[in-house]
Amino acid sequence: MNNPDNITVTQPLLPDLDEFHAILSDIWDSKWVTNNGRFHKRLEDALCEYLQVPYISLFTNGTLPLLTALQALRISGEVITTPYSFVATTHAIWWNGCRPVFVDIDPSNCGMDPEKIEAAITPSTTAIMPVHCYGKPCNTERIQAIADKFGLKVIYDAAHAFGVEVNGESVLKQGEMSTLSFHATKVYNTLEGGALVVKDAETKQRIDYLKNFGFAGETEVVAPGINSKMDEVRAAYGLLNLRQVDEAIEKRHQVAIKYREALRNVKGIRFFNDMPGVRHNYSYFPIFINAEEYGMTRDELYFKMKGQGVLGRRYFYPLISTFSTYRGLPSAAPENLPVATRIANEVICLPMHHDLSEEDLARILGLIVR
Ligand code: T4K
Repeated sequence: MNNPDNITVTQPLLPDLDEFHAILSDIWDSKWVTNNGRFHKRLEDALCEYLQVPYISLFTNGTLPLLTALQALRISGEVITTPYSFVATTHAIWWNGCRPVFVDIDPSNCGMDPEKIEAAITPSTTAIMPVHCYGKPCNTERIQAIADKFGLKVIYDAAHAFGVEVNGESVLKQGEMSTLSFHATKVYNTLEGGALVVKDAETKQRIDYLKNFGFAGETEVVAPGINSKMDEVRAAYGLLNLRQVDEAIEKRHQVAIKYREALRNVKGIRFFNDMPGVRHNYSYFPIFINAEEYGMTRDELYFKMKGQGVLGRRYFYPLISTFSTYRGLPSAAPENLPVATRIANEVICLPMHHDLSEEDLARILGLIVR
């Protein structure tokens, strides 16, 4: 539970409670609460339209679509990925019995550095799993060119990239599949939830079997599936939240503008500007501290803010490659990941959400600007 005096890194976008009550009555009356119900279907259709993607399959969270995508594509052997992400990205590879191979990141977007991929490919490599970190699009063109050259599948962890477009086209259309998280801490949330974006009806059908134990009818099981279906309550909540997500993104945009104005001339602090041709979602506002120039280390600033109730977060420190499960892998050696190692020690994600007030911003910036 939050202390109401604290300013947290994020806050969930909540639908109007009266509207939610009304929709709950409808679900109660229908007595159909999960397993591919009406609201589930309506949310899939609405998301396809909003996100401009051909097919989407809803999930109970953003981790299961990662697991399921790898299953559906029968990925085995080695999967090239980034150490600079939430740990779910690598866990999904591990849970599929594959070996993660870490490559370093590009400091301009914190995504996988395409120039480091080829050197990590071996005869066992079957896939690449990049992350559009903070919703900043990866260099998808370059990654796809390498994947095509070596016959590899690309699955994007797009947990942060809801609504992100490049030159008017959804970034979720890139690669073989893209996954989304609709966790409460995300730009768009269904409390817990997630989705898998796919390109054709046949693949969607296969995913829908996989997320329902592999059932293809009352008595037929066609694959070793799992249970990761979104229920009707969360689908209905998601429909209501979809109506207000554009407004929430615009409010976040205004926060980003104010942060940038205030931090522009602060020596030793780097942040991202908008990328040309990109519709951003402002899901996170990371700053990167150069301790020598700023006169304080990242952790000194982080704990100073925390002491004053301003709860930024060090996403993504520590690197996934340093966790006990993964640190023994050859690719996890810090010498292999110098940029990610440095950035993980420089980053603080500042509070970023639709409901930050001018007073909140003054309080946050008062602790940083010097
Ligand atoms: N791939 C990537 C790249 C991801 O970032 C994630 C998740 C996934 C995959 C997996 O998706 P999911 O399976 O989670 O759908 C949070 C989220 O739990 C996680 O979804 C997210 N990434 C990760 C980056 O952040 P924590 O442990 O930092 O969350 P927590 O509970 O500390 O919450 C952060 C702050 O948010 C709180 O201090 C206050 C605020 N908050 C949080 C919740 C849950 C609220 O105000 N209300 C709330 O209900 O992991």
